[in-house]
Amino acid sequence: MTPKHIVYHIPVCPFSQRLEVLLALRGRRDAVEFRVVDITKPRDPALLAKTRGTTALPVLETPDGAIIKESLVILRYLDEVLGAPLLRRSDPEEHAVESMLIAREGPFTTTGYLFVMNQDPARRDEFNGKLLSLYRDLNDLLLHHSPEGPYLFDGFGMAEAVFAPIFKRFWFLDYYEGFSLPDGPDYDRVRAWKEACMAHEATNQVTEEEIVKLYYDYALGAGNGALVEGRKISSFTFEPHWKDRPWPPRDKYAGSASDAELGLIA
Ligand SMILES: N[C@@H](CCC(=O)N[C@@H](CS)C(=O)NCC(=O)O)C(=O)O
Repeated sequence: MTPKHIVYHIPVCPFSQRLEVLLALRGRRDAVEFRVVDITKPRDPALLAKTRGTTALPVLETPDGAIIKESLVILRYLDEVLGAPLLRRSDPEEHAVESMLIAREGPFTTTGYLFVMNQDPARRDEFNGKLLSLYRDLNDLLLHHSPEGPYLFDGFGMAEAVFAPIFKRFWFLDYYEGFSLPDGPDYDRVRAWKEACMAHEATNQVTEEEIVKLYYDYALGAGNGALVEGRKISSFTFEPHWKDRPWPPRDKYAGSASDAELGLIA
């Protein structure tokens, strides 16, 4: 059998979902073998040796054994490896425009994660305001380059594959922070884009229920499989399955529900 590209990943990770979206769009899910890493357990030394000590996932291993890190780099690499029709825009100027939109992904993602992980109720307005300002920047760029929409260009492309998984993770802000985009022209264009990204069938790898349940510990300030004080099991655990657990309490500032209340005890 020909050796495949291997992606080491955490199944519900948004950065890894970008790659799944690309493969779904191409109908090439078989082009990559996904190997699941459980972040609630110590990392396999063999994988740590391959990544030369870094733990962030996804990581791609080529059939030649080369290691590629960073989801945006892997996304672009796989797009080229899979060949035409490329997801990225082939016209240089259009590619520059989509790259400008993609360049806004980092601060946007970081702000949403800091917001959900914030434990100080006095800082909620600050995070909410910062996230809204980043939404307004996206709105402005989209209005300028694609006033009619809903996508940046004529269809779901690379910028959409980058942002859709993050928009879906931000279900955790709707649930735990009551976040919503205000009405009005400052947000209408980005709202239409966000809705189109999230509704696309190639982005259906995760559901709101899954995100809300798995990311409960993030909402209590414990990311990446870390344990919340007083708890023994991470909300990121694979067993019991999230479908068999109740929805967690919305009030993240009231302290943690117990492992039993969260349905985490098998
Ligand atoms: N900038 C990186 C971020 C990757 C990242 O933060 N992945 C998280 C999972 S969603 C992770 O691997 N966390 C575990 C760790 O960093 O040890 C990318 O885009 O690939």
